[in-house]
Amino acid sequence: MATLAFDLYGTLVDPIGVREQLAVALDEATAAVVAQLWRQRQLEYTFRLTAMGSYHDFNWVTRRSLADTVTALGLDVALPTQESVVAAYDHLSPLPDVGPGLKLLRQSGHRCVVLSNGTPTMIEACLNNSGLLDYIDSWISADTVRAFKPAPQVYQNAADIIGQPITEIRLVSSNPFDVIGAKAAGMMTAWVNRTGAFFETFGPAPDMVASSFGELAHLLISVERPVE
Ligand code: 2OP
Repeated sequence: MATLAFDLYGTLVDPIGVREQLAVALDEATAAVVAQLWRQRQLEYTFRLTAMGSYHDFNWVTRRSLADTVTALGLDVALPTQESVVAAYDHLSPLPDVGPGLKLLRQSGHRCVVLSNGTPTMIEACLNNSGLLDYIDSWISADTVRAFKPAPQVYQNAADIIGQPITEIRLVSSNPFDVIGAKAAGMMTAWVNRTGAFFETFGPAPDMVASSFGELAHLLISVERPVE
């Protein structure tokens, strides 16, 4: 019955994996720090743009947040290197537990879609290159509503496109801001917490918590009837 809507970056694929491309221009330790700070600034820019009622697509935000991160740190990363690092976003590796977990969910009849801030082009490239496209029925980009998660219209638009009441869709994410936003919009939620992180206290708790996609699959199969 419930359709599963999966977050992409940080849930299905690892955005911190770009540190390998960054290590072309920086030492390993600096590359790892820049990858983390870049991800934080990228998300901060999405929150700020949406709060301002402004919009640039996620490709623009990803490239601009990288440029600002290296400038803010006083690092010299040539533009062609920055371009190759941003291009790595289309080739992020799937987290190791994702393929087996999605395979189990598909075999049990669950409908699996992706709901991401990424542009349609970014989402398609990432799913194709990561080999996850085989497990995904369709994907929905926040670009459709020109606003980013956790804006409620992102989740409502997904329900409208999926064609089910929002209360019958379960958002699956490793990002607490996304889980809290989806819950506030009316979705059911599952938080995949692989690192033992704490869940922020300002929003409703997730409906389900799993430490891996394997555990998530077993929990969902035990509580969800597959799509009729
Ligand atoms: C997403 O994939 C950015 O992780 C967030 O929508």
